[in-house]
Amino acid sequence: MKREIIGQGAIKVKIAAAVICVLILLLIPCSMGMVQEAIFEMDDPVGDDYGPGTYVYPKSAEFVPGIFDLTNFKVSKTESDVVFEFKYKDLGGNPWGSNYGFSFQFQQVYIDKDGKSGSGRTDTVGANLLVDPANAWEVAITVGPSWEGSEAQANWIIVGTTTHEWEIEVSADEVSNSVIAKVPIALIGEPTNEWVYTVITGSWDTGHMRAIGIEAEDWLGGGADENAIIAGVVPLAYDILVPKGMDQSTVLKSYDTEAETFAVVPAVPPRTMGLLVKILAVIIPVIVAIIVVVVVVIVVKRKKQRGR
Ligand SMILES: [Ca+2]
Ligand SMILES: [Ca+2]
Repeated sequence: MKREIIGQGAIKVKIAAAVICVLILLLIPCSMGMVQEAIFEMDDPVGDDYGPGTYVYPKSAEFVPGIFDLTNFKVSKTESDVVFEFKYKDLGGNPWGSNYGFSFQFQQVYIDKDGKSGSGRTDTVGANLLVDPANAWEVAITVGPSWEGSEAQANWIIVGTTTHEWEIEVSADEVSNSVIAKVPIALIGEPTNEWVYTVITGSWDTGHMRAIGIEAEDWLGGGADENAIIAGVVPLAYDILVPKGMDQSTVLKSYDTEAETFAVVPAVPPRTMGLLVKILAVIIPVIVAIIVVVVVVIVVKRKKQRGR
């Protein structure tokens, strides 16, 4: 009899331990969400730092391979900021002494907040590109290095027609090859899964996107279409994000040399994706927890039966 009571006590302890484990399993994703508060993330292919398929880097030795090859774009948030992270194959160091820790990349993000086609702006900051009118933007973020001894900078937050300077906290992480921009929520609003992003990256050149010619020179990119140069519609982007199933080269060749209109860049992601990921993030831990409880109950019952 005494042994049976001790046995029941041990089973109760095991059930309590199982319940605690299940609670921990449920709490881990929740606590991770509180720390990271990820909003959106997308990988970009490695090796597509050729703009419309033909671009090459300037010839000067500092322009090492991979510095214009975007590999990942991430949006997250803290209590006070929206954090944008641009990861490259190689950040390339900081040979020209920018206070922000990087010298080469010029990042531009155009955010469609309201999801209304035709509502907002479609122009870009000197990239010779247009944002798709279906994802016309309400907010733009531009992030560049600003070299030592140069006053040119373009770390701007553009809200509608108002440009805010000196409000972005810009830094670089040499370990992860990333440029990081923290933008106050007070200026651009609380990010939601409804936001979509048109992401354009290129080569910084004292306050603007570096020019691309037919042949590369020390300080000039190469590989541009001669007709596009004559028409003034050469896209000044080495790498952009495109939705899955679309081709970057096709997108960046969509300019019209006769009509003299720029190529049109679509936004990412499809509007339903963020919501789906969020739903799965809740459902999967619950299913795992149920399976664990069922297994524990079965094991305990079998042990009880064997005990008899
Ligand atoms: Ca890339
Ligand atoms: Ca790309």
